[in-house]
Amino acid sequence: MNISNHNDALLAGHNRRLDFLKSEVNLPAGILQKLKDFQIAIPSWALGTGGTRFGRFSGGGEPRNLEEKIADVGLLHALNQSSGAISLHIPWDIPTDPAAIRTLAAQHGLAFDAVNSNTFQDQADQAHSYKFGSLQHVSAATRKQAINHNIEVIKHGVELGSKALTVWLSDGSCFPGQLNFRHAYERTVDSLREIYAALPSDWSLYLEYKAYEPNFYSTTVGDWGASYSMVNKLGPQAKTLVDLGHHLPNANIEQIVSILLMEGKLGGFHFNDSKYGDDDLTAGSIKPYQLFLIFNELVDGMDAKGMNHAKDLGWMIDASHNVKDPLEDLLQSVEAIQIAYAQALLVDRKALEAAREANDVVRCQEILQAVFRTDVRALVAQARLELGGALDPIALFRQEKMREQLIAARGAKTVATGL
Ligand code: LRH
Ligand code: MN
Ligand code: MN
Repeated sequence: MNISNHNDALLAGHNRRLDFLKSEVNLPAGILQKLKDFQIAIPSWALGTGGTRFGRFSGGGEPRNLEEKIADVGLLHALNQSSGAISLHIPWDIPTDPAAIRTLAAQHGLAFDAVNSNTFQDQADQAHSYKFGSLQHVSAATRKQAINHNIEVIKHGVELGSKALTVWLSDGSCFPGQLNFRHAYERTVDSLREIYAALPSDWSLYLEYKAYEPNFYSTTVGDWGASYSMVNKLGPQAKTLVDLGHHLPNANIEQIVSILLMEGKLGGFHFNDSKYGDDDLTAGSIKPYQLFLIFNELVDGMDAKGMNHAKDLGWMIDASHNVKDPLEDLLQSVEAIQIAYAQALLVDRKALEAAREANDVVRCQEILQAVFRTDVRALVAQARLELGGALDPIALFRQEKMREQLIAARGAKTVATGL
């Protein structure tokens, strides 16, 4: 991959855009370093074409195993220098030789972010079905099986150097009357306590919530309130994970983020975007202003607590798509997240606070929207450039015919594991 030729050809235009931005906006000291430090983990299940329950249209060259998934994330990271971690979903991706997998990842400059458990699908060899739930199940044996799976996942994560377990439960009910809500809640907490007890002391447990799907009447961890109350019962290592697609329409996600952060219970994110439900669309593709407002709260809240933006929360993507090249899609998601972050760093917080204290509603909006409407792409590109990445990662991916190379190496009809 010839990054320097690519960058040389684009450099003059890039410098012009960056100079213009600098002439228009006062860049705070250290902003470039913050952008350079900010890494976003890529989900191992998003490297193949996402399907829907109606069909799946493979684009070809999909990774056939974990090694090839790591190679794909390595490719993304080489292009943007901002995708330096991979988040595994088990058992979709079982590291059978963890030492070799760790070495391979390190060769690509990749770390392992949170490992995800899966008790929403039945596996061929399992004794008890999750049809009626896992950690909430009426049968203690089923609950135990799900608890043990989570403990297994932690063990895999330890071998890889992960530091967090993400638990998402599809547990709930499809019809009124089917479930005793209290029993389901209590059983889930009891099961989570056993998983929490198996957590290494330097690990976090992220409890993801979701309003609905696949259960369509109730979900036991259905919103941030349920997750928050549970993680509070578990202990300091347990936190809530916010997947942007898991809310009911029009939910004020930035306010949820602000409260969880203030309470010290925000663990991390699954970034994606949605128009209707858990659509898993490219981050920033539908509601970029919402993404910016979320980052505005994140920067504000993390600074208030003296937190390290890059390290103190889990930044992960959970998006995959049916019609785009998955690697191009992920490059777009990472850039959208970086743009929102860069813009949030540009907000004049003193002026915003003064306008709020003066009840100057118009001024508050002006301050935020002036930043949101500022084109910071050159700034994000400069961070990439300084790290050795490509000025235009998608253009380079296409110029170098990377998908064609992957198809040539792996075949046109490969199918990656995942949803
Ligand atoms: C559930 C979810 C959760 C799963 C992933 C595959 O909708 O967001 O994070 O682990 O999708
Ligand atoms: Mn998710
Ligand atoms: Mn989801």
